[in-house]
Amino acid sequence: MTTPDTIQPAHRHLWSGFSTDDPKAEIGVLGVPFDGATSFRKGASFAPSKIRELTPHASPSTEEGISLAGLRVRDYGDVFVDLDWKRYFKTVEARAQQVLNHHLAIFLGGDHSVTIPLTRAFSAAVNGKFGMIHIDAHLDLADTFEGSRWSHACTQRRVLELPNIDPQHLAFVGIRSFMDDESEFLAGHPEIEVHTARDVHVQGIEKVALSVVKQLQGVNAVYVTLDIDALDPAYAPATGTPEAGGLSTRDVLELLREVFSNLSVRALDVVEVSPPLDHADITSVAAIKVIYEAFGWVHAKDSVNPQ
Ligand SMILES: [Mn+2]
Repeated sequence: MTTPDTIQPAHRHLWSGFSTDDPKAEIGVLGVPFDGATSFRKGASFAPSKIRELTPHASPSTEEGISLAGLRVRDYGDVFVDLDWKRYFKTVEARAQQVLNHHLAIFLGGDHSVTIPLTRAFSAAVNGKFGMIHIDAHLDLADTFEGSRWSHACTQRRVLELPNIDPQHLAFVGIRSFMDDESEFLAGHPEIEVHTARDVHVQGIEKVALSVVKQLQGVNAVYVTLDIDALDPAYAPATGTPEAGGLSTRDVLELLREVFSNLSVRALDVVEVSPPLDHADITSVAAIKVIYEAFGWVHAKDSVNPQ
């Protein structure tokens, strides 16, 4: 008999029905709903719940029609916010370790400061050197910002203090805003590659993607951090610190397609999505598209080399 339950498409569940408790799941997910470091407009703390809420409406396939059937996603829930910032980051770091056991860890921010404890966990989990791809309108390279070393404007300075990353293995894409101390830091580190949003416009994303892949050859694992403000506000209006003149969703998908195909990406975070600032969930939907394509890239690799 056809009941209202059976006429619903099978994917009308969390993570399109791929959610599982299986510790061998290809994908691990952790939400970090913290926006205590946001310097302008807040709301990123609502992103993990909004993104999950929309996943039953995400098609269980890649954009090219490759089925994701059989994919397993283990969602570890959120690291609930603690008013003690230092203690919170310690908890995030500890909770992230488990998620990093999966082929790909996906972290849902939160503002960009959450990448600080997440990369600490990543650094400890990686055997050997790791590389970092920072896709953002901003460098987040300030040593301190608004009196804190843990601001969302300081993320990459803290990452560069980790023991197993070298500056030449840090790549920026989408940049279109600089602070003086960041420019000074970059002048002292010419080995760090910065691909501005204008570079992407002038050279094309394929050329930039190939350059990033070449730069990160030789590292054992790669962490990709996607600040949604890398996208132009036309594609991602709901973010705390928007900057006009940015990347398209297409640019980011093409960049990541190249990166996932050629490098050992073990973690992807998507930060600074601020649902209260959104229109028709356009920004969350962009985040979900990137995440689901990443599912597809991992699924394709695991089909060839099952764990
Ligand atoms: Mn950022």
